[in-house]
Amino acid sequence: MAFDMNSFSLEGKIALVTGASYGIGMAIAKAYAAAGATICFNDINQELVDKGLASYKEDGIEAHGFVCDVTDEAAVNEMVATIEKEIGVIDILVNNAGIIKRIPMHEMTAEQFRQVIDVDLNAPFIMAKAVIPSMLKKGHGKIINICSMMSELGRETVSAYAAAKGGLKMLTRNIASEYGEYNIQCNGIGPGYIATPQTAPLRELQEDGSRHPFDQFIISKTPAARWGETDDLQGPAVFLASDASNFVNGHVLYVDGGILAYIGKQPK
Ligand code: NAP
Ligand code: GCO
Repeated sequence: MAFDMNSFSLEGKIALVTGASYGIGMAIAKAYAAAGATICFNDINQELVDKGLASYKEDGIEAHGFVCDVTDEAAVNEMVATIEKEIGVIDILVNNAGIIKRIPMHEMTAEQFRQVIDVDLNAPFIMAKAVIPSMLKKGHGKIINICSMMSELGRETVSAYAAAKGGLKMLTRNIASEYGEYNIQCNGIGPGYIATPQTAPLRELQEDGSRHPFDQFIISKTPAARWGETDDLQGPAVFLASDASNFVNGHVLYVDGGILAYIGKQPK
């Protein structure tokens, strides 16, 4: 059969991207808009949502912005109900909102650990649970969870984040397992090290003007020899939201410049 390039189109689809006032979420939402989708997004406060709305508008995108804490089940259900009533059934959910705390594990409080698990793992469950009933009725849906290198690897200070992102990989596989027969695909994107405010502390210049040791470390660990840009995630995110990936389910697509394939550069 001839291949239909339109299978990559998101024309007529409604997408909800969480935490998409800037950064990775916004880059993904802008790509979805370019592919034809209507964009809904939320963030934790009005100031962020307003900033996000202004940036979408600047690019000619009439996005719908909501203030909603993704860990608050009642607020999430209310947002999803409003979108379904006023805009339509959500075809594509991207669980992007996330937090990280870089604290040595023996100094981290149980409460700090729980906060990270709450936003990075419990919230994707709450969000997915809220959109799945209408996806089931409609007979299709795409759920994309933003995972991490830490879905596969550990490192110092990020125990809670790694536990959450590892869990998110398995939640992804379980949603795929549980709802695949209803034409719902749930996949993950595992960004490598991407230049956003979340990773800014790892790229700060040192007092003597030299590069942060972690910055140099990441360059040496990445075959592409650079940090990723948010734009690097756009093509993969469109693919996983589109009909072109209808038989891809429970997969985590690592967009990491090759980090996971590489043993790393030997020191000079
Ligand atoms: P980010 O700072 O993690 O952005 C996430 C957004 O989510 C922010 O707008 C944030 O608001 C919002 N948010 C946080 N908690 C929320 C909550 N409870 N409810 C609603 N929104 C909330 O920046 P990012 O680097 O673009 O990261 C996006 C996603 O990619 C995250 O899941 C992150 O873990 C993941 N990721 C990032 C990288 C990277 O290298 N940057 C790599 C792999 C994976 P605030 O501004 O108030 O925090
Ligand atoms: C860190 C980083 C990461 C990345 C990302 C990698 O401190 O190691 O912040 O965890 O942001 O998730 O994929």
